[in-house]
Amino acid sequence: MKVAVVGATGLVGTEMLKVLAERNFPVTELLPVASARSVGQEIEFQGKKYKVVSMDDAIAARPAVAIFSAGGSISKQEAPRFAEVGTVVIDNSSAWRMDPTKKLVVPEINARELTAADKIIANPNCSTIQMVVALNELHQRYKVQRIVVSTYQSVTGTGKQAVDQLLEERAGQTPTNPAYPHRIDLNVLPHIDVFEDNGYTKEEMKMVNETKKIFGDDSIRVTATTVRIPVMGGHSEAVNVEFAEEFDLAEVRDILRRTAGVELVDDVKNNVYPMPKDAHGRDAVLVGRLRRDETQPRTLNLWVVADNLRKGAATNAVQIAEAMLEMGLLTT
Ligand code: 11C
Repeated sequence: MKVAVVGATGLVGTEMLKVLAERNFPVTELLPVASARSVGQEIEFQGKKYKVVSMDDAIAARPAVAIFSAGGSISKQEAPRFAEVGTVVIDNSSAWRMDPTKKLVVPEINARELTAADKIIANPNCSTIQMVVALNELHQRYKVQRIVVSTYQSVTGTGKQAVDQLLEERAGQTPTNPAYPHRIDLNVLPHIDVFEDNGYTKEEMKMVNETKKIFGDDSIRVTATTVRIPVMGGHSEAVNVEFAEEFDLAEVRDILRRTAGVELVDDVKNNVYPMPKDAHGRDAVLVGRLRRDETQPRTLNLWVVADNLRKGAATNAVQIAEAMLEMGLLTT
């Protein structure tokens, strides 16, 4: 199967290639696409060297699937061109997520809704993915009514420029091309993406709107504070969730133990709880610190950690491709 990876040289693109290889996705020909200055550069994939190609050349090759991670404006412009030649686009940007004609997919939750008519499929934001994976089965059982979430997000979510800023600051240097308006090392920024007119950031509103769309329930109320911290392994989230139905903590644990994509890491007596260093390089969403919110009924506190470049981006996108392949929706 011909597979294009658009944005192949970025942090997420590099992870996409790793995940495609690890999961043995049946790639017969890889079409790595990157900016004009990278065209011709070689990329190694499954022991074979591939030259970076231009967008036009990749479209002309009519791949079965194109996985995009090149930013919203490139997706807006180029995804429809791939779709026109019959390629299924799985897009990791925010360009199509809230478009009512496009599906926003987390395979454990809603891949079964995909049909042959879906040519551009949106991959949700990393901070949304890990939260909804953690809550999915609990939502089926107790019905989520309201979520209050605070995030602690890795600099890898911003990209290489931010990783360089952190490393340069940590080495005592002045960053050459800082990604953030403030120092990030030894600091915390309550600011991810741009501020909107309501005072929330775009990242916060993604968590609000994408959660409702993925669960297919506009009545779920979500409020978020998203925060950047000087960490590289993954995103962490403190989630306070109010359910419609009363729950039992032992049953919550059982449900989480059998929730697809979740690993329960919760043994506080032995100081065991999810941490980004343990999520890094893995696909599981780690869930722990389970406890009842004692200030109001039917409300649970939990701590959710995942590698934002993997389940939060590359792995989720490749899982969508795998689900479509299994459902006969990718044609070679
Ligand atoms: C961050 N969540 O950590 C962002 C990165 O809409 O796909 C991913 C942005 C997106 O900064």
